[in-house]
Amino acid sequence: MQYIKVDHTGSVATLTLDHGAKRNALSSQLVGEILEALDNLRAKEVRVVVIRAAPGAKVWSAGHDVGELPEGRRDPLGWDDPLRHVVRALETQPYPIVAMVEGSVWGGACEFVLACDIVIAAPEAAFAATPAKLGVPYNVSGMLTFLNAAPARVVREMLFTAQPISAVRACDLGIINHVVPADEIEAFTYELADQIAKNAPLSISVMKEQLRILAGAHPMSPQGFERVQGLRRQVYDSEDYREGIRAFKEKRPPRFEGH
Ligand code: LCV
Repeated sequence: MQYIKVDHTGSVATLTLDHGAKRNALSSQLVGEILEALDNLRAKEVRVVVIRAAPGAKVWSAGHDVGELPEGRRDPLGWDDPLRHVVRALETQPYPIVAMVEGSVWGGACEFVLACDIVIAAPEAAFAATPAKLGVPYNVSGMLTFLNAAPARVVREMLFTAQPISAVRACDLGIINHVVPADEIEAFTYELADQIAKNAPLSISVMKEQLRILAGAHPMSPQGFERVQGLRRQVYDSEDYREGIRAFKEKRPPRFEGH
């Protein structure tokens, strides 16, 4: 494993995102290593997994690897996109996943964190949902992850402004579970993980799956789905989408023209 570290003591395991040079961007390689590690841990009868960045990281994850986004004419967040794979994996592991967040969380990494079962953050942490900053059409299941984690009005503010919200505000709104000072967050997180690990794993894994099924039980007519897909195609086929990607790569502010 080049971009993550896996530690496993007893029934609690830890995945540490460790690609600081790229601010733990969710590249296909980093995501592939997470998926492999989660699969291996299932076989080891782990009862809780903590996902964190390296201690003291200023950036928990910079989100989707922008360099891996298509430059147009193709859905940037389709079923087989690494971000979609890892969100589905987090939601379907048969054990709770606890995100321990120090540092800033960007774009698809926000969804990654919100797809975890429990989120504990240091006060300095912040969460920025950034599709509008890049001109990206977020996808339906991703939007549902946000709507299942935050009040719709807050989701709109996060998505439309693309500005970070603080861990304290996110906790006040019930979007995350706890804000704990950075020098106490490890002890707090593992004490909570141990509490979970002492309980009945079968009961917990079935309740987790029930909650996933219920959270996804939002009827959408075939027409509604086709309309959404058509609207999203207008976005990823737009000049603004290409400009957002180009501006990121050229390290300059984007100039969006609305087409
Ligand atoms: C590839 C990166 C990235 C990165 N990809 O360090 O949600 S959606 O729809 O928008 C979805 C499509 C998505 O998640 O898009 C990505 C959204 N992410 C962002 O907008 C965050 C982009 N990154 C930043 O704003 C900064 O990198 C932060 C604030 C995270 C950290 O700033 P800092 O000054 O500490 P640098 O910007 O210098 O980045 C260090 C290296 O990581 C790369 C970046 O290109 C640079 O590489 P080089 O040293 O080769 O130049 N990097 C950072 N984020 N998302 N690569």
